Amino acid sequence: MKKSIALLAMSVLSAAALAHGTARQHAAESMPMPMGGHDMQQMHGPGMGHPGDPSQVTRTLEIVLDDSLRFVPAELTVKVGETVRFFLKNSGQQAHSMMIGPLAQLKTHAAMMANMPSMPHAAPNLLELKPGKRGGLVWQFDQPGTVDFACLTAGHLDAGMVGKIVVTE
Ligand SMILES: [Cu+2]
Repeated sequence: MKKSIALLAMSVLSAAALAHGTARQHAAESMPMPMGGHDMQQMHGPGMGHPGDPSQVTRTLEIVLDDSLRFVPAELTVKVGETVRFFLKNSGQQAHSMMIGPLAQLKTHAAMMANMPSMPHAAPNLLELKPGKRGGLVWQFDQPGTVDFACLTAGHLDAGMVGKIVVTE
């Protein structure tokens, strides 16, 4: 009986944490580090959205990535429910990328990729571009708020190669 009360209390606390918007932090603390391979299929973060259906794209947003280690533009605005295609162009001499997600998660991935250069990088929220290449990433946004993105080439995130997508009602 005591045990079930304790469980009930825990679930109430979890609900309270969610209600106060600390769910992301809570999830980060309790999320085990992936072992034996880096599975970026596991995307976390409330409100970051998900890969979109290319047939539902209503707008294309162009972003240029270059060796000044900036995204241009670095801030974009989309509407809730909108499926957009980010059309990226790497106009630099270095490899660049765009990964969508919460900034804390992007930093974790950037650090892991710096430590394990040979691991596979494919993930639905990541587009990597060699110098001079172009490519598209289709994404749907499901909650109002802010979603971060960053370049995961070693050192680029720390140098400020980050951006944000403002999702409006
Ligand atoms: Cu870069």
